[in-house]
Amino acid sequence: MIPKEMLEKAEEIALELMKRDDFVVIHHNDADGITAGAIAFKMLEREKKQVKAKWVKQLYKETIQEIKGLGKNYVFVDFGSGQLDELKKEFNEENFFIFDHHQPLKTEHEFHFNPLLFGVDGGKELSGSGTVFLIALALNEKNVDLSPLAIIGAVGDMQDFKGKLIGVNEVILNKSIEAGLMLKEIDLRLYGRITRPLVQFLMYSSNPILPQLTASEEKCFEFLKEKGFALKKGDKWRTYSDLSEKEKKELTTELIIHLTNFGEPEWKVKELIGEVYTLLNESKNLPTRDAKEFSTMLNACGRHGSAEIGLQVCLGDREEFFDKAMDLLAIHRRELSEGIRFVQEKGISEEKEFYFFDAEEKISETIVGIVAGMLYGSGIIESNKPIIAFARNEKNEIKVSGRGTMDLIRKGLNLGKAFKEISHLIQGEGGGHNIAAGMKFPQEFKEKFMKLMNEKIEEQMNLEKNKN
Ligand SMILES: [Mn+2]
Repeated sequence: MIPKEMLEKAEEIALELMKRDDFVVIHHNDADGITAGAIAFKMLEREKKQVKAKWVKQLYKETIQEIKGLGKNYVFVDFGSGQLDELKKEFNEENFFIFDHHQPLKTEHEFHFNPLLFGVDGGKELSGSGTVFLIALALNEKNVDLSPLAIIGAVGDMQDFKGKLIGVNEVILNKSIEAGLMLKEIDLRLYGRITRPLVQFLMYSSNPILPQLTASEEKCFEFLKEKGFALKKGDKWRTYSDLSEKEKKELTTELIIHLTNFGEPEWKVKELIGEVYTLLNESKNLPTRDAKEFSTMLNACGRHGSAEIGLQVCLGDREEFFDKAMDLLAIHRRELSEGIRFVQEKGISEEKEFYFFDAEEKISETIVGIVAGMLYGSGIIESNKPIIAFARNEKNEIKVSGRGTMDLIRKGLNLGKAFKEISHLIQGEGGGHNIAAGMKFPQEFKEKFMKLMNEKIEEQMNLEKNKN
């Protein structure tokens, strides 16, 4: 259900957009930001408006200076709600729009469109790209063909974490299915069903973690061999989508048995199965065929400072820019496997309340968090404590990524909150989600960080213990 007031506001904003020209779309560099940017760009271009797109990593004071003067009307997508005060200072009130799903400031602004202003949960029920899509649809019903981008964005922001899309996301998905653009199936939810060879398909599973299989190429290889799956057809590695229906069922069953044998609780086993989304107009064996793989490709572009390449792919390029995006995806995958190997060789250290490792210069700061999350399945660490990874950024500050498990969240862990609170004490900046978060701080505070982190996690877990 979409609240009526929300649809009315979308109509109102669409009318306002129609009156104007010379637009600049400013978007974030992750999958949701890129798809949001693409939808905004396309909908304006279709109305014969002059439009440019620009991505920024974050909407800071510095970046606002870069943006000013690029055009006449500014459209901020997938961010802006939290920077509304700053934007009001820097831009003419009449000349900027915000289409975002992050926590808004209390400040009023006429051209501010955010699900949270209408009682729709921007964390679970609508992504940034979905928010822009509602405007696009109000502008012209033909824009329904942009709906797959809204689904890719939602999946990129992990709004399908319960195994399906809900709320306004689901409404958009249904529109997309009705229009014959997407297919929804209940299937194994591991990443890479279209393009990953079977061994890598299991090995890179981090949601759920497959005990002993995640992060171990060797074990995945043995597992599949033992269960009788042919890994190759001719000299080509088979992917999950290459399997027959019967084999798919068998593999699913084997994985369920595997998880159960390791004593995994039922809710975790259930995470294995859920909705997967196929883009029907895309070629069968390309990452753009699957919403999750498409979003990873966009994230790979963003993480390598090339969100504009991802934007072109979203706008339909399947040649020059698409090839570049494929290269970046391959680099991303290589970095991931090298990162895991590096940590496996180097080993993990342990504090009272958390595990940690130093990525040195070996793992780029953009993927160190993903590597950290995958270690849970590797057998290197147990799931009784969160894991913290250290890296250094280009300013030689310490960059920290933290990952936890759903179990730990239930026990009270909130990494985003911990990082935010600690950052104030060590001249840092940080925050994020309860299960995955990041922060950065000056080198000299490393020891202090270790101490504070131990205290903070202990405090969070105790608080929950005492409640029960
Ligand atoms: Mn977003």
